[in-house]
Amino acid sequence: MSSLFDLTGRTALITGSTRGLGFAYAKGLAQAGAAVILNGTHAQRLEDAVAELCDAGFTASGFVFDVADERSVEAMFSRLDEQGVQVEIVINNAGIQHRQPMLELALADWQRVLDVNLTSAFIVGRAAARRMVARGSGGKIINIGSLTSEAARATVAPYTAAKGGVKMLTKAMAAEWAEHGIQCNAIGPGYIHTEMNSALVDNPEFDRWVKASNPSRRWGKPDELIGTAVYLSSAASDYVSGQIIYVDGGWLATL
Ligand code: GCO
Repeated sequence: MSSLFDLTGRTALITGSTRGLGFAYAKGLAQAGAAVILNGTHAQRLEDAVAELCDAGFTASGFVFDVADERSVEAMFSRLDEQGVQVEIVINNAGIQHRQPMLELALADWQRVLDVNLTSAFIVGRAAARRMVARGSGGKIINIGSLTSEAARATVAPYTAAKGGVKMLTKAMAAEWAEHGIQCNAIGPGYIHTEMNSALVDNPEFDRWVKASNPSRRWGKPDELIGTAVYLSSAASDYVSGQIIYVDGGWLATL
């Protein structure tokens, strides 16, 4: 049974993985045996994250590139091609948040959130899938959604629109790439205690709302996303495609 979840010999790219959920995904896939490629835009944070995994005995490397910039993504994949590195698993985790009422929201801020949180998944997923199809050996693409893939919270409109798009992009990828042996799925994290959410955790009113709104009555922990990430990255999910799995403490299942 454990071999179903074994990622030994696989190479995985996790975008936005120097901290938070992205680092948890990278650590989890490394623990399952994968060689992990981390990504970020901050060189020192990336170096520190790669060093932490290497010091723990895992196989890790890192690339600074802008996931929303097509040329930056293609340059990174070309470097991997030259090194003979074949990315078999992609977790499109990179994302930013911008909390502001739409009436005050600048178009540039809207566009940047859509670019980083949605278009990047298309750019990175397409680059990876082109190579997976050419190799004929299939692969795994995992996009990261959100509770806002299903329901909206006021003041995070671009994030909500992007995460709703991530859910449907995942289905579109499944529709086109399943025949090539590429399974495309998504993870929908609930409210997880991460740096991106630190302002929310530290806000007593928001903290009370999160705990009152999910039957687990608590924030999630980044490591609680690892099992689902390993499942969707492994042979255990070879006949699963186009799905989004919510890791939300039961939030979306309850009134
Ligand atoms: C917010 C939070 C959320 C969470 C998560 C919920 O401002 O509401 O950032 O977006 O991060 O996406 O599933």
